[in-house]
Amino acid sequence: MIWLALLMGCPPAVTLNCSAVDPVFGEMQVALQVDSSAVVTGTATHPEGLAIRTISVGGEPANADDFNYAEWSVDLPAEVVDDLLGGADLIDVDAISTDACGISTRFATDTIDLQTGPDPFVEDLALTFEFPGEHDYLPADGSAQALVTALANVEAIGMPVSFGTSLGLLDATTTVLLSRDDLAAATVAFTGDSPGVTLITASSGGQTVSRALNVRGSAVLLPNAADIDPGEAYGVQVDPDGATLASCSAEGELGATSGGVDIKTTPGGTDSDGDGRYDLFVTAPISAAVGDSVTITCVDVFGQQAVGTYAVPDPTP
Ligand SMILES: [Ca+2]
Repeated sequence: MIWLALLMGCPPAVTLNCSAVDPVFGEMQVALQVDSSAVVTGTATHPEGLAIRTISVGGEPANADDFNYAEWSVDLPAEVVDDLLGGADLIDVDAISTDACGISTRFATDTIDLQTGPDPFVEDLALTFEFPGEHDYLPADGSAQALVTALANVEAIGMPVSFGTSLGLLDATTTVLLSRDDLAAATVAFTGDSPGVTLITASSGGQTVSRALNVRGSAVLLPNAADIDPGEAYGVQVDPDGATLASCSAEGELGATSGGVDIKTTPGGTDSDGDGRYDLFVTAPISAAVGDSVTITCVDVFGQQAVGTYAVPDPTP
């Protein structure tokens, strides 16, 4: 009989009548967090010395921080707090225990009160940029956007943020820091409208942070126009001007190559001498006629185009 009582979690010294045991007693305190989650801590004692099996608050199970839930705690996520409040500013929540006899007891109560929550504050304000395709700049033609995110400590949730830029366009200049991955974060989209370096700023709670963002135009063909006589080859370089080149292609009667590859049929580009510029050659066969030409088009990773045209000149002035 004793071993059976032990298995059931009841003291062996008494003949336990579960219908007559006194209920669990204890206390609890709700601490509302700035992100509208709550940390609930409390104490519990079973007057009969029985095992306490579970304690829950708002449907969330508590951790036993000491033997038999003598001290316990439970984190209520913001969604749970929101559900409990049901639109109200203030509501009472109960701690419910279940003991070894299976008896449930509402043994403590405290209030969730939105009016007495802590005030948000900002520290560690920072800016991050997310470029499309993991590039490190935006095109000046406005064809792509970067995401600008202000990050701050979790206690900054709910604070307004002001964004600014020295060129280009932000899709919003004020927003609010919201919860994200244990941080406060607010994101706006940025679009470039002219080449240059812009200083993006974010200000919140008395802090200001700024960071440079590169907006780049198309690459440049050097030169982007030239005469070429029949039987000659002409070197053309592609200066990316900070952009990331994708490829060059060509159309026309004259030839165009890079690294020995005909870019009229196989778009590409080779930097033969490692100076960061594609090295192209325009070639005019002996049979080339006056007015024969080739047009080279180089695009960067955003599709911004650089165009150059090379032609056989009229030899008669
Ligand atoms: Ca080169």
